[in-house]
Amino acid sequence: MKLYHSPQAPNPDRVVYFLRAKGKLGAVDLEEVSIMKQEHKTAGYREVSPYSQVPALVLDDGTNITESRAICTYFEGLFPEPNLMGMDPKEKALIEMWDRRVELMLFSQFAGWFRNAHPAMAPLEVPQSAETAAKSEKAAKKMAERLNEHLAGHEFVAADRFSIADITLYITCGFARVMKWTPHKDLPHLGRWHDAMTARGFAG
Ligand SMILES: N[C@@H](CCC(=O)N[C@@H](CS)C(=O)NCC(=O)O)C(=O)O
Repeated sequence: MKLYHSPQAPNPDRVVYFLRAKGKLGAVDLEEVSIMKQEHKTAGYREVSPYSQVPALVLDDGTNITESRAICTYFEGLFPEPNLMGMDPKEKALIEMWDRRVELMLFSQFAGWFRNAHPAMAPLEVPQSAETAAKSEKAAKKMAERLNEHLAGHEFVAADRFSIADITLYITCGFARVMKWTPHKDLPHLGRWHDAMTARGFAG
């Protein structure tokens, strides 16, 4: 199977970090797609990913999976250890709840800010909107504060153990640097959690 990814792009990084946390990065062929060179928009890559996005996973039977969380779900089934998405119904629900909160309320809001405000995104986000950027920035910062409060009483994002929700939050903190925003440096509990995640080594 082959994983199409772009180093330093957050959605592909989510999958790469997930695989590394399982010790299985070597189990897939990796192929780089440069977003800045717009390689994801070529006709050849569109056959792999019809919406021209990375990551994309192509299985040996030709099946394409093109959503980062769905790719993680596939790898969770294929490589069950260590479990990163929940062992029982309660854990599965709690991990999914927090992972979706991080993805929808922090990551996606931050992406809206970045895509609408950063000059490098002008060719991809047409037209950029200062109003959308401002709204998204406000929403992302509010969610970072909420997560900081949550982490004041919890070692991990979800279910009191390391999970995909920690990986999703970690890649979002890295992504935030493109707007010179470092929530894990500004907010103390997020900072303590971030240091502990860095020490785990899944980011490479
Ligand atoms: N929902 C998709 C989103 C993938 C996505 O937006 N990937 C970005 C890179 S982080 C991309 O391909 N951007 C290219 C573009 O916007 O033209 C997933 O989670 O896999």
